[in-house]
Amino acid sequence: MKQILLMIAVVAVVGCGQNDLGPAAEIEQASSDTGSADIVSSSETDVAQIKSEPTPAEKAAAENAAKKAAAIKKMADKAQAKAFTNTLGMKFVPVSETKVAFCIWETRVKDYAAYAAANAEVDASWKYFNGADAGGFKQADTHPVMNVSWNDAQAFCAWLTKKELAEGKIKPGQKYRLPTDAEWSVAVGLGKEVGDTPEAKDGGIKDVYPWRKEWPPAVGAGNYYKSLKVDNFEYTSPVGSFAANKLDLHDMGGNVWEWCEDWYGPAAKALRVLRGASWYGNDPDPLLSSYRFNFTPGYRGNVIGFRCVLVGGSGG
Ligand SMILES: [Ca+2]
Ligand SMILES: [Ca+2]
Repeated sequence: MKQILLMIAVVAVVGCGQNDLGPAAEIEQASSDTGSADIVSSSETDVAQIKSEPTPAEKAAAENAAKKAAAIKKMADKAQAKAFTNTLGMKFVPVSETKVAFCIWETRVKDYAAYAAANAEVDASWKYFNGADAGGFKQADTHPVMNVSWNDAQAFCAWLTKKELAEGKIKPGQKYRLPTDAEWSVAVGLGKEVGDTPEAKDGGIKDVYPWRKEWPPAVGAGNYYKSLKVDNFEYTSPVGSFAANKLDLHDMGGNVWEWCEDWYGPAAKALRVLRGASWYGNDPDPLLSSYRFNFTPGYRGNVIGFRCVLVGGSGG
């Protein structure tokens, strides 16, 4: 079969009067070394390309894909038009079906650094991974802050709200907080979930990931663990390094886990919810959009950060 394909390729190339020595040389090498899978498959690709006259079904699929891409772009443009940028340069877009605007990025090192600079009492754990100290890894200003607890995230949001109310950047009634578990589900594009609590909803919708439905994730799906081979970042990546979802939000899957407002089990009131997986994730289940990680509100880790939402309009 391979030999037949190679012959077709030779005939096709000659028949086209192609003078480029590149493919011919490649075919010659393939003929003398049929054991090379890479070269043979490259010749097969040539054949496929030469033979390619799109079928009506392929044309329709391409048109559908183009329509879908245009619709996604239109939504993103609409969201961009309503975007609000705060005093730290954090950018927020409204998320329909919720009453809040989501930050398009995870909270960055530089956002948290501004908070820490203004509040001497802030715990310094967030710095431990922002350099070589304490066994950490290098993070630039635009990487997501990590090693911050749910309590730390609450304090950051409270500080930012107070600061921007005082500066007139946001209006009375507006405030920053963490997204609720339900808001996060909307923002990641999940459908209706069954259950009354995050714990009950945990892992309920199978086969839906932030990037789509296939497993394993395609290259460029997000920053996950190196064994998945979807990106080139060993640890965290600058926020927004990967394509936004259709709501214009980046890193809803991967990079760092994101704290949510809710208790994992509201009756027990022991653990807070985290969503979205991290740069360390490679198992299918924790990467599901419906998966809930959970930790005590004081827990800090090098895979955990947070994202803010703005409540009460898109700012002024
Ligand atoms: Ca990675
Ligand atoms: Ca994330």
